[in-house]
Amino acid sequence: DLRRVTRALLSVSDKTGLIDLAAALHAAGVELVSTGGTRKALADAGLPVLDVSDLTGFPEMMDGRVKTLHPKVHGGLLAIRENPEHEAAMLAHGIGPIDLLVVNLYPFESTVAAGKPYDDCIENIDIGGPAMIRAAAKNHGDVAVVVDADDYATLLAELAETGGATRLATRRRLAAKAYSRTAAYDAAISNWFMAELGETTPKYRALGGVLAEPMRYGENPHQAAAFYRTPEKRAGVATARQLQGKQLSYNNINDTDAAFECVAEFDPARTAAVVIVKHANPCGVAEGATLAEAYAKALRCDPVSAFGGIVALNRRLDAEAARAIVEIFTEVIIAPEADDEAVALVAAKKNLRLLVTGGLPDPRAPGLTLRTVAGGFLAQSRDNAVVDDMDLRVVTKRAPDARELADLRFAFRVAKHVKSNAIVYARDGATVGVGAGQMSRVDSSRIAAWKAGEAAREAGLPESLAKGSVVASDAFFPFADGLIAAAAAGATAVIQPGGSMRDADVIAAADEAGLAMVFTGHRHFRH
Ligand code: 93A
Repeated sequence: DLRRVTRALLSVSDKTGLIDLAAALHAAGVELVSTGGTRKALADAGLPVLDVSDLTGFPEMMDGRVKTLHPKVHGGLLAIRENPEHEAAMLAHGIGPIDLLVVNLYPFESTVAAGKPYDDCIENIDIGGPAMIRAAAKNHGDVAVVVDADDYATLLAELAETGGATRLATRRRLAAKAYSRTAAYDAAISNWFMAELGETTPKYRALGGVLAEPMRYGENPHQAAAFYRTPEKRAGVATARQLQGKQLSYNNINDTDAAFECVAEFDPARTAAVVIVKHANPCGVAEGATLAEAYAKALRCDPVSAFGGIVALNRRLDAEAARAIVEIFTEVIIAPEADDEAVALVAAKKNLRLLVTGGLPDPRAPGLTLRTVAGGFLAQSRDNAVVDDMDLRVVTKRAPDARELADLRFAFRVAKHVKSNAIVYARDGATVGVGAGQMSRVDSSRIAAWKAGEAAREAGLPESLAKGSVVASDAFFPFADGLIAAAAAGATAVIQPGGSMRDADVIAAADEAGLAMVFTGHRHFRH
């Protein structure tokens, strides 16, 4: 299964490690062939190298769009070495074998990431590179293909060990990696293109991302993990700048995303807002005149859970807020920006990560969410429904007053970001009890009410924080029981999608309890 390497074609945009590799290949007696820029780099380093044009008899043309797309190249990559017909064809057409292909592609992903204009992105779609990679990978029985500079050292070690040949097992591994690369490359192009067109349907979307960083472990220490970035232009954890602290873990990234997406629901021009997340659920959300005030209100909701949590802010982190946040153990702070003084305050906590995103994502923006199932995955457009855009319909005898209405909107905004079944009690622009992720809605109601009582106890208050609150439900109450539990806990108003077969019973129970209730017509399941 050994294949001697006599000729290599090198064509790389990223020239990292190129000269060392080529010098070692040359020293091993391998003939080098290259495209324009790569050839020049090698020649400048004093290495003998043929130009692809010498092989093809054609010049590079059309701004380099056509340089390696030629039977002399593709025949050399695709010919099966011990196949008489293929050998005859090579002989007849003067095609020499290419035993090693080293290619990395036009930097499409980084061109997009740098926000370059449309035409630049198009020009950075590599055609010849992927064609050669796919050809060489198909013919891995005879040809080795290297698409990643990380593999140069292993390749050279193998050539040294075998006296100038590659092993089948290695060629297979390299081929598999090569197809991963071209698949990810085309997915990046397709995703960028769809986004340019404002295409929001998940149908026909090529899914894929670019490996951003391998992680130490996944959700648990025995799980391997990696973080991939998509070309979606969205302020958030994937595009944030980390100012300090150790590497984010898998769970950190997941929780930070949940926190920042939730806080982005609050327009910073209208109010300061803070979200504290634990285990992907908000355990405290609040608005305030300042971030510090909002943080204090958010923390009061569930100070026990907030320990070791993620804190997201919708405005520039200031010193006053930073001082309050660093008082308890916090894993991550994420904000659009941060004052120098706030950065200095956070720096005192070595392990605390501070991320700045440069802005807030638009909660109404289209996008894609994915989840895996055994043997497949589900794709859907993101939940970009916003309560401010919904037609709120009063269904009870009593209509909510202005204060209740403001809190109802607040609570429904938060409920969108709580795992179902979600029940959120809120009062004066702050959550006071959150019931998340229960299998029955009435259990979530009970838990949220119980937590509102606990929060009052923690704060040394005589009365449950649910007294005089409002309550939001992410989906309709199927029975009156959950609603009755909310009224018993002290809620005075309810917001929910409506649409249950028993809506009439639920409305009657609300009227009976003197509650004001509005229907949104929109459900916010989040599982
Ligand atoms: O424009 S291309 O799609 N047309 C080609 O025929 C072709 N052949 C190689 N791009 C092509 N390449 C790419 O050129 C390689 O994938 C590599 O990224 C780059 C190397 O060009 P240079 O050696 O001139 O720097």
